[in-house]
Amino acid sequence: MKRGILISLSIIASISAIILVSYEISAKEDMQSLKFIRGDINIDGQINIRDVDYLLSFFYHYHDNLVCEDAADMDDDGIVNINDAIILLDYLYIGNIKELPPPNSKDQIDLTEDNLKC
Ligand SMILES: [Ca+2]
Ligand SMILES: [Ca+2]
Repeated sequence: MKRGILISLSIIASISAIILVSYEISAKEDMQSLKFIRGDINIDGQINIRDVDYLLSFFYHYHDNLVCEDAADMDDDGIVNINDAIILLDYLYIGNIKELPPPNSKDQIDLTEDNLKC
């Protein structure tokens, strides 16, 4: 059952990548001081399918970097990989994951040390 859900999420993720339209990303002059909300990968102030698309487009090399790597680390393990896209899809559409690790708003901070840029 769980494998079926993961396969379904992978298919959704792949379809999302295929229908991806280009996004304009404004450059941040000081990436180290950027406050972020986990899951808001394209830094537009919302967490939605566009963030999944943005992350998948990074994996498929449609753009060279993430505006904020920490925002894309859904499980806060210090690594950004396809599992983070699956976690975000689950959070948004399946509901097994009820909450993402902080920061969940601009007034919270990331409590975990890692080598991700943001
Ligand atoms: Ca967003
Ligand atoms: Ca991760």
